[in-house]
Amino acid sequence: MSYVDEVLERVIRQNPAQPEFHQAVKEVLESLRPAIERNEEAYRREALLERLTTPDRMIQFRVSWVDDQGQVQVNNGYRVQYNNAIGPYKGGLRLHPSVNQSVIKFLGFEQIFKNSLTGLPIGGAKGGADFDPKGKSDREIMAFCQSFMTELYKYVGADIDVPAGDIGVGGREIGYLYGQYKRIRGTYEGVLTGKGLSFGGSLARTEATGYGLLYLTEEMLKCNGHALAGKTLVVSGAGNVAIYAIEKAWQLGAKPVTCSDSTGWVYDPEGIDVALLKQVKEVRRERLTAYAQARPGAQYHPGKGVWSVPCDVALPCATQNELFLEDAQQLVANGCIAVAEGANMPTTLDATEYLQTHGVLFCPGKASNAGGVATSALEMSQNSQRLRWSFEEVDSRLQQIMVNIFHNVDSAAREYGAEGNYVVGANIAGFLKVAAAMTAQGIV
Ligand code: NDP
Ligand code: 2IT
Repeated sequence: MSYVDEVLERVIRQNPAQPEFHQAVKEVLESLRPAIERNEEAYRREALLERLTTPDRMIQFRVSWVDDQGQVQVNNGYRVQYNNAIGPYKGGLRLHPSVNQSVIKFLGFEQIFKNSLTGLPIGGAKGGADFDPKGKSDREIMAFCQSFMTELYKYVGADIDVPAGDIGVGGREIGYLYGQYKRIRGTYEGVLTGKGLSFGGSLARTEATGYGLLYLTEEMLKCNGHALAGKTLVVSGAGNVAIYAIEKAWQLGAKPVTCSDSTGWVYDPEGIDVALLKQVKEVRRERLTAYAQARPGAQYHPGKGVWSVPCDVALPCATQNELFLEDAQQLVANGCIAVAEGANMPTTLDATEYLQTHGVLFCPGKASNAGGVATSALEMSQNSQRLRWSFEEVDSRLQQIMVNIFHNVDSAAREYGAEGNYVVGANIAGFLKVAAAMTAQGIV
């Protein structure tokens, strides 16, 4: 049996009933085959893939907090510190009822390769809790965040592990988490990124994931003989990534016509009104029905459906496994030329394969959504320097990083005989740097 197959089997056996984690490991290991084969004996001897797929540690803890009725609530909190071969652990925190060990481990594993692709010194981690922020008061959010950090502070630090936002964690939550860390430790350090601009946050971090997604998409289209300007885009999600993807799409001359949340989706033939979307989602924290009510030409549909709208480019920006085989078939039938993932693992493995074999340019999230964590690393640099860079400076670095990522991914794919397969390119390019660092640092 090949080394890759052996390790895949082992991961599935050792981590039963963790389907998202299996899916992420399968995608990565399958596409690493050509790189592993070139060096199989050495990798096998040093158990490199076993070490890479086994987290350094998986921390789970209880989070007790009191709701507005005086009732005590209990959630499960997690932090997976996956790999710190190339830098301190780095990755977001997700607050969503679907969070469990499988979800946290898939995200942490993906983060290793994403962070490596940024070209910056950051290792892979992820965390969160099965807490549902929907409908909670600010006081309840603060109570939860303070309790969460009262446990998490033991494991994090500016040179150890630096969390940030993800689903359900934005500026408000990072503020409460930061306040509690500072109160417990008594140090003012860059322990979190995505901080408010008045206490060490970086300009352009809020916009970074969505903007970066569009910078990379534009480069991918350009290198394949297409222009982004003039294209119709369908976007899923209506959170941090989707909003700023939509904003940058307009700025680059494209027309985004959809967005979605967990209850429904909007098709706006005139193009999504980003100012209204921000008002509804960032300020009023309402459902998309409020967008449709305020915008007479827009159509609101309950349930799923953005992939049925004819488009040139599709950008899944909500969550994992939201673009299935039948969606991929519909996109192809409607003439879609490119899919770039803003979310982490939004496309199922069979849908990805269908898109790739039907000539659709496909960029995996670990490359196309890396702009968020890359800008987090720029926030860490600014905190260490005790300096603050302008919006333009951060944004231009972000743009350069995304263009470089695309070219590194593209060349790795060519070098390993898989021209145009950006899944193979991203996984191999991300892997080689981490593998070299692990080998150089000995068996740890
Ligand atoms: P937000 O919480 O800001 O927004 C998430 C959006 O997706 C919301 O519109 C939400 O709808 C929708 N959504 C979430 N879960 C589901 C679900 N199970 N079914 C349907 N819709 C859902 O999160 P982000 O925008 O930050 O994150 C979106 C994706 O991007 C995630 O996969 C995240 O891991 C990834 N990502 C985020 C980065 C960042 O910097 N924030 C960086 C790189 C990747 P509703 O409000 O109704 O729940
Ligand atoms: O998935 C991701 O890359 C993020 N949620 C951002 C992580 C970060 O540390 O900025």
